[in-house]
Amino acid sequence: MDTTALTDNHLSSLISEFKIDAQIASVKPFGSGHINDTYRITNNNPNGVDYLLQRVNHHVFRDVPALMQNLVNVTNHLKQMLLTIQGADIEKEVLTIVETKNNQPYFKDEDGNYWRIFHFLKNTRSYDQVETEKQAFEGGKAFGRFQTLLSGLDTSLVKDTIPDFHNIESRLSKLLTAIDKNAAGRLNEVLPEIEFIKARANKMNEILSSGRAGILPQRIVHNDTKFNNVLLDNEDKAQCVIDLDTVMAGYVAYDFGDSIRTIINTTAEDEADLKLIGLKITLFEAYTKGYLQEAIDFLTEAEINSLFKGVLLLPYIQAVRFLTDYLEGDHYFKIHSPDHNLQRTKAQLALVKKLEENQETLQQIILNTWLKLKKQSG
Ligand code: ADP
Ligand code: GN1
Ligand code: MG
Repeated sequence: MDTTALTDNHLSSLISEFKIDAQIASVKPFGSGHINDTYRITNNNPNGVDYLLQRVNHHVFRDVPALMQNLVNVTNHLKQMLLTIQGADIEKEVLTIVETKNNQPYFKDEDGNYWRIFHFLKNTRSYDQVETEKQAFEGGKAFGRFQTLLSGLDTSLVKDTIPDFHNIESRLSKLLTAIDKNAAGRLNEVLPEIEFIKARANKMNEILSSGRAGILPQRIVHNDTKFNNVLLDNEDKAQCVIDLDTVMAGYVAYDFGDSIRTIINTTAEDEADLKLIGLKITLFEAYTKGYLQEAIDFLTEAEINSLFKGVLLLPYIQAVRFLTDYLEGDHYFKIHSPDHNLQRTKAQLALVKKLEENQETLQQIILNTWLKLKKQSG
């Protein structure tokens, strides 16, 4: 995607397409996502609404109108569900989409770019890395509640925005194609990583095969639960799950595994010094507690047993995706240096290794937390 700076004029004319109620003070790049381009629109009136403008990456999301219809359906459903919960605040706890003056949830400009605007949720923040047990616990609660609230949504209202997103067979097959093509001429640099990935390919297929066998139910899940996709309030209480572009059918273990990938790691997902990569087990425990507390009523025993498989799968699949992008010449993820995707791959594989070494402890924590909650609920 073209990430050249947009002129103030261009931004103002885009914003004027939407039903905005603000005297705009500034429009500034915001956040650290790898896919969309995000700007904060600040209102001159400090008591008025601020907004969040995004250019949706249409190279990644091929059918933006369908994606935006998903977002409308999902946010409407979440708001309706929250209205039945005492004390819930639908303005703060669910994204609010701002329509265009033509009553559409997005605007397509003359260059073919798609734009959307949400209410900016003030006095919140997202963490690229989790610092405290409280944050981890609250994040677990937020994603557990999110899945619970969506468990009643009519699945026909949510289309696949990226087919086979967490399908490991399809991800590995794309990696093999990238290896064969060697388009960026980088194959020789990554032979140890390929070997590591190939050695684990069969084991990583377990969620998919249990799903196909009907052992694990498909549900509407978030599919991109890295920790900076939940906003916490000033007191670090969970407020709102964001980045809903990949909400679609999947397995709960995908969401659990992707959150844990970012929470449990002692470093960032792209840490260059692999020696620093370790596990924060207390944060894992706190997230598990928060998540299961909210989700226990709808999860099956097979799903509980699948959670640790997700913990191994998600950093692994992430490494497969980063490596594929590196071999293809960095077309997908935003990068900040030429070897960024390689560094990310190595860091994720180092994390997989650490998780494997601590498998028993982590599985035991999931089981104990579940048993304790089950006992409490009688
Ligand atoms: P990407 O797909 O690029 O990750 P996100 O939708 O996650 O885009 O947005 C990027 C960042 O912007 C988030 O990590 C978060 O910090 C911030 N953000 C997104 N939506 C909101 C919102 N409604 N209010 C406040 N901050 C937001
Ligand atoms: C992307 O959009 P963002 O930064 O929240 C990616 C996720 C990856 C993540 C890795 C649509 O998430 O799948 O797990 O980067 N989103 C998409 O950091 O591919
Ligand atoms: Mg994001």
